Amino acid sequence: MKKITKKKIENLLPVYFIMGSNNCQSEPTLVLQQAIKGGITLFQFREKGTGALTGNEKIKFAEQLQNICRINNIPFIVNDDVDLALALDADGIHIGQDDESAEQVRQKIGNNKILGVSTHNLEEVKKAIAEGADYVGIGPIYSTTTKEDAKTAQGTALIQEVRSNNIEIPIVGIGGITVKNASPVIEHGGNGVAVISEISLAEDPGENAMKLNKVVKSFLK
Ligand code: 3NM
Repeated sequence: MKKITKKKIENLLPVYFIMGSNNCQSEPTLVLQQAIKGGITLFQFREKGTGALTGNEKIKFAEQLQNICRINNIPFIVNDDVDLALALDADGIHIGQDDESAEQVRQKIGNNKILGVSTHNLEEVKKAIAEGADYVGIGPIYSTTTKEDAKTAQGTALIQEVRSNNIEIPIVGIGGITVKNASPVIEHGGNGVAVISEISLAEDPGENAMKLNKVVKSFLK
């Protein structure tokens, strides 16, 4: 099977919503439904950090969210947990630098699932591409309190560096991105924004998803 086309991946990245149970103050299934109604384009299940569900509870919760995504035609990506992604037949997997190598993960999942890799410098971006990543996450763009071990914010410097090296991998910016500060990510060469709290903790998740969709699409060429 051939890899998913770059164009298809680019079309999924504009508003990439990431969430786990501990990112929400209200019922997560409702938050996801509202986010989808508002206009998210891709969803990542990221059950990590303090109080995260484990074992069967984690699986059941993932299934609930995957079901909502399926009904609404939003691809469902699993963070880190390759076994879970395979067991659920998820649409893809997103890994960091501390996880298994992208090469190993690509071998396990085959070519028709999406593979995303978090990167923090040009070497990591090049390696991810060589090992079969479909897109890279670049962050943190702005400072964030959502990820306990996040690195120092770097603005859009790396996105610009990647593009000035004529590297065309689809890029999603992540970290501290809000409706108000999203546009530079796209102006400087990103294909979308990945957010947790701007949607998961919003008073109205649907409204913020809608506003993010609007601002990102207005800056995409
Ligand atoms: N990864 P929020 S920053 C999950 O820099 C994650 O790779 C990051 O949450 C990275 O949108 C981050 O609430 C947290 O800032 C994003």
